[in-house]
Amino acid sequence: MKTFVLLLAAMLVCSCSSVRQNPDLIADGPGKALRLWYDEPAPDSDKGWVDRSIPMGNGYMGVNVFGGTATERIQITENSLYAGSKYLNNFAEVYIDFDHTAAGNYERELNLNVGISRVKYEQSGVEYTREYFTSYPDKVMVIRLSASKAGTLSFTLRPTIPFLGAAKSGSVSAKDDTVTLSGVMSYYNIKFEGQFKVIPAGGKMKAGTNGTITVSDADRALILIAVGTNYTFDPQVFLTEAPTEKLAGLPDAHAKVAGYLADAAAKSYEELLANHQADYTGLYDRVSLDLGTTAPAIPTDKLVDAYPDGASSRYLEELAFQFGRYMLICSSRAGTLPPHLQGIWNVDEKPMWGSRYLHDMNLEMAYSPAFSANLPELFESYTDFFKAYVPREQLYATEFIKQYNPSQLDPNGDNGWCGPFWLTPYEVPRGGRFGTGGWIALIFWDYYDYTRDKSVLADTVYPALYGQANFISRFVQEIDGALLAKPSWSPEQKVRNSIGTTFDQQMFYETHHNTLTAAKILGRSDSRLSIYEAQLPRLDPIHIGKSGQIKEFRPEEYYCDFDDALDPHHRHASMLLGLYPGQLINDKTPAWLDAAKTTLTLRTRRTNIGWALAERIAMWARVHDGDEAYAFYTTLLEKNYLHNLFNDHRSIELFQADANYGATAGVAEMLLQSQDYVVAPLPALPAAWPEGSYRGLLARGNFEVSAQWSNRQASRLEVLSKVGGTLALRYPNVAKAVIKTPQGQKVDFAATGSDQIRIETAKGQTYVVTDIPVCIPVAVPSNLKINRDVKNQIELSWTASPDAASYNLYRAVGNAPDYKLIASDIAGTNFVYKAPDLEQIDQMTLKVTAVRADGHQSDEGATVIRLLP
Ligand code: FUC
Repeated sequence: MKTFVLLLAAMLVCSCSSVRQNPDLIADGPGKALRLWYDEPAPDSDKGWVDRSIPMGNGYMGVNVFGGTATERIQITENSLYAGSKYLNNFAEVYIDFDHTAAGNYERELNLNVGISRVKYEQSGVEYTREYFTSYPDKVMVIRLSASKAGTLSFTLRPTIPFLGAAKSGSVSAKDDTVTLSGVMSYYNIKFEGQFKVIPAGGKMKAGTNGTITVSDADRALILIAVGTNYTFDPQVFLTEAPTEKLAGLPDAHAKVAGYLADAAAKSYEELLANHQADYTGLYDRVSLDLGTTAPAIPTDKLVDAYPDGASSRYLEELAFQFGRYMLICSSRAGTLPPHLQGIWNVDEKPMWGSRYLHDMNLEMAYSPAFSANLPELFESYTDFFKAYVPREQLYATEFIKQYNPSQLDPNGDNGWCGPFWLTPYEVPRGGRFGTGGWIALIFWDYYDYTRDKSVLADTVYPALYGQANFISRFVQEIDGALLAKPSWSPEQKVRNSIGTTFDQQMFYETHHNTLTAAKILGRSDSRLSIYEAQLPRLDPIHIGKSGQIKEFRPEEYYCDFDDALDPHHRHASMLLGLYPGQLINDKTPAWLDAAKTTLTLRTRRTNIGWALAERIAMWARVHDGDEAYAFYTTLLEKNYLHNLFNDHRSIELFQADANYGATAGVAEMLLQSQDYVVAPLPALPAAWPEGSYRGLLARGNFEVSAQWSNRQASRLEVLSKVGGTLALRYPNVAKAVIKTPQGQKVDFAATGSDQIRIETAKGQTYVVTDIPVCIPVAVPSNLKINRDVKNQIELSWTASPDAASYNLYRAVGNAPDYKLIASDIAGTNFVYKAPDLEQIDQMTLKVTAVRADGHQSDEGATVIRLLP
């Protein structure tokens, strides 16, 4: 307890001192205490696990703590423990019997600032305290049990193996100060072991014959927990067919687990805590978000129940944002398996979808906040895993090229790698969902683009991109003048065996594009790269339909019209992946951006799936609609977040971690974007967040960005250039702002109009933007209509913008990404557009914008699709 208080005090001193050093800068660190807390334990049941237990983790293990007083329950997950071919299994149920049946003044918490959970209560006049943390550097869970009165701490530690049976054998034994739990999962011959060491101060300790350790009348005690299996990242695991041979020859878990425990036991509690703190806060503290709230007096379950209208609802929004970062820190650490559908938490014998790695959305969403929310090194967990499974995917790539496009087969078997649909730590089935490889390649590219680490690019990113581009370049077939995927699919739609779906084509396009950019940076050239270059313009990724939508399937005309099996409200919005997380649809492709917005509107709000709500936050943010993005965040928190903030996949208390990660990523997109090499702070701020600040979000180019705003207008922006390079910064009127270093030196910049500047940055330098003149947006005209369409003449009318002195008319023909200006200075709200080519154009988008007397144009316009009559 004392250490805990000291620790918090140390943190406060630390954050105050950094503020003092730079009095002008937006406050460092997480600033305020963000914690989940409750005034009673989680019920000891499945419902208690999913809804109220506190999740912890260090990559090596996921842990759910219940906080009981008569008996504490600590449930442990180890991500390589597979029962059968498809199901992750619960590793251990650990009980600590205290027999405290009359506890009062109870409180338990998870403090996100420090990554520590705590239980505190009084029983028979003694205050009992427990602290829990899961340490990545020391690879153990540490539990410290304290009592306010010497000699009053007594308990029995009782680890157990759940779901023993045909698939799982094992036993628990205790000797001296250590309980060992070990056994075998028969299907893959997985040998597992857990060790639990008890270090009491004072009192007596006794090992029981039934695998328990009892401590009586101690002053305090430590429990250290290490777990493991003989699983190792090794291509052999995926290449070997026979399940029981996959782990053959790999070292046993015993020595490893015993080593973790011995190393940890050689350190003091203070040392273990300091290691954990340095590691955890080194990641967590990089980002803070303040929506102007203070910590509420009500416990977190009540906070969740009161949302969205509770007095502290904004606090829950901050908490949920940081909770996604916390969960990624717990579940994705270098050298350990990446987060699966349930992250690193599972209580079941057979969890839903086997806790697998699904690659048509879920896995990608797990990594969605890694870069923008400034945790890039957490992606190393996946890159290690990828290197182990990719040799298997290379074999599939060759099989698929042989099957679908044999003329392109490389005689030496170098056909790149094919994207998985789903996999487990042991199996990559033959997938045949081709766009998923490009989706993975997109994350690899962002890993470089956000960090600009050239050795990462050369060693990890480029080989992954190049191999995926290699596969794509051989797989695509020339059809109607384009290079298309055949067969092709759009995630989870019931229409199968299509050709050139937007999902596949967009992912292919992004891969080729990024591979070529990477090759240029590294100075690489070869004949295969020349092929990618020639193919790129023929990948034809975007088609605009007659509803003004981005088509999902090529035969589609009006939105979702071509096959009754299509669900117009489908949770997947795969035709928009080029908008988010891709960059194909961006501010330099305004016609596509408008089509993306139309598509998002047509996809409607009618989904109750957590991850789909989370994805829509980011997608709406990318089309700059902060209020709509926020509406999805609100719905997610209100309908899907359980009392422990676990995301409930679809309102049946089925936990899936994807939306927890995705919500964080979505909020980050509302606060900062950086696609197409332009850093844009506050691009989609909702009316619900009029005041606030954030610190430390990451933009592509490795710029750390902080912002402060009031009345939804930035009062201060800061950009720390971590690796130097050109910074393109966009914010309304930024070119008219004061831009200085924190030391007060004026900064040179070049302006493009009033809203964008360019600074040649120096590595390590911070750039501070203040005194940004308010730019009041020009109200958008609406309701653009075609009243008459006769030979080469279109009569248009629209509803006025109150701000307009005049209007501009634009057109985008067919699938064009951009608009061309047709007429400017239009007075009034109707116009007759005459042009000699109108009878030759099957489809175009017309758009009217408002221009104010000061020359400012509305950001958006009213659009209408004109089809040849
Ligand atoms: C994909 C999604 C589902 C679910 C499943 C685990 O199939 O479409 O909604 O998340 O993965």
